[in-house]
Amino acid sequence: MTTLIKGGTVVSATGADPAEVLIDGEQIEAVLRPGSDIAAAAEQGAEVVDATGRLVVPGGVDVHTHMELPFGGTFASDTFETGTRAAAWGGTTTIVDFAVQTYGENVRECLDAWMAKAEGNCAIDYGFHMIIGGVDNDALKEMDLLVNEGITSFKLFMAYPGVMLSDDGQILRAMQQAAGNGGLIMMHAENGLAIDVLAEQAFERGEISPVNHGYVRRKELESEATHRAVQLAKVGAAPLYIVHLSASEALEQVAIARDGGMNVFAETCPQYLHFSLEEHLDRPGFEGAGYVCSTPLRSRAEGHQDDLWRGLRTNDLAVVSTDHCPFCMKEQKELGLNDFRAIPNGIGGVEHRMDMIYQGVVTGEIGLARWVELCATTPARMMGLYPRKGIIAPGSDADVVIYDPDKQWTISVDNHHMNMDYSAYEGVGVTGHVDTVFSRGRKVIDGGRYLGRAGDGRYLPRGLSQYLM
Ligand code: DUC
Ligand code: ZN
Ligand code: ZN
Repeated sequence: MTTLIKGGTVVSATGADPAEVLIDGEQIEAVLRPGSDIAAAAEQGAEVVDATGRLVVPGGVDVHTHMELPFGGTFASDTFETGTRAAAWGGTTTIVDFAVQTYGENVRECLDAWMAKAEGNCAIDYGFHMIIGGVDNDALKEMDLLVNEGITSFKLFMAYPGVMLSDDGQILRAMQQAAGNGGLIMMHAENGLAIDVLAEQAFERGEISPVNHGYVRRKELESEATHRAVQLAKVGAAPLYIVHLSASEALEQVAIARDGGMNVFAETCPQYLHFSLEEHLDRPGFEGAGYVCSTPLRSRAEGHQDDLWRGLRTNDLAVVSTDHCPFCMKEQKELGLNDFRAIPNGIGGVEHRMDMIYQGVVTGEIGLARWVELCATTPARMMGLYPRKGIIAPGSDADVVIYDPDKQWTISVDNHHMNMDYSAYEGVGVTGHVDTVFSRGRKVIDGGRYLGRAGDGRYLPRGLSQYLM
């Protein structure tokens, strides 16, 4: 069964050109010059999809999601089924989710439990990182085995004392292990011990509303942790990937490390580029709870958002992921009605990443090729999935999005597909729209219809980060 996508502009990390894309089964067979004899021949017997006036881009690769994550006495509200379906609606065809091990738990058993949650339920392809919440001898040994099995990245936390936090000694040991086995250390870089002191003091003063989450998770505590993580990575001779970076000062630490020649990488997320502490986290009443995530949204007056866009241009920020971690207002965010510390941390956004970063193309912050690079190509390379994912090229999986660059629409809880009772993006006007999505050659979204199936998504064992080779 072959499909020919013709009439569109194919975008890659290096540019955009008119081209025709021939899909054979699950893979890209060829990228053809329009009007060529080969293109004319390919049309015979193929299903022809007209992409005139559209962009044809690689399916999005979101390397930071949390389906069904246990957090703060509840669970992230998207299952692997609902979350991957929503991802497909938004033009994302691969996710890398986080399996979780906490102190005293067996890494292998935790991973198996996570695999079982996903298996048979995903609409798109998926892989895993492993969160090591309890670095001990067993966990360190297990890291070596996991790298050989395709779990090639490990998240550590400098925040959440008593729950997830690794102390500096544990971090160093995990980094040394990664230096030996080729794995990539991903870091939640916030000084959680200091944050918890400030949070308790704020609560005791009666400062209980959601915005206090942003006040106590100070930018200095993100930059201090980022700096410390970089220094530990230098000592441990390990590569480092900072997750969900939101503060200018943390970005500066990444830039210094990179300018010094270190293998330090960072991602940010659409919420940090488009939202702010003043406009979103500080909304009246309890509305700000919908914007509680960690790291927190930062002040627009201080210019963090502009600095993050600049970081995306300079490559000090190499990846945009979502940190999709959805909670409903009712019965979930509401757990923190009288204490901001009890609001589950997370924003759902797996469906909106391609659109929200495309807004940077519309406003001139980034170019078309950089959009694809940030949302598909680099995440695939960073996490050892390239060229199977992240590019439209012969032999790659036929994960392809046909994108209308001009359509205008408005995001709402009434038109999104994530399992949430609110949208953090409610009322946000968007230019650009995902029209058609192919996942390994199968149409999963077409003209406003979902054609995918739970279970069609396959598990992806990953190679080592291709930025380390
Ligand atoms: N860190 C994450 O990466 N996701 C959800 C919450 C958190 O602190
Ligand atoms: Zn985190
Ligand atoms: Zn996360």
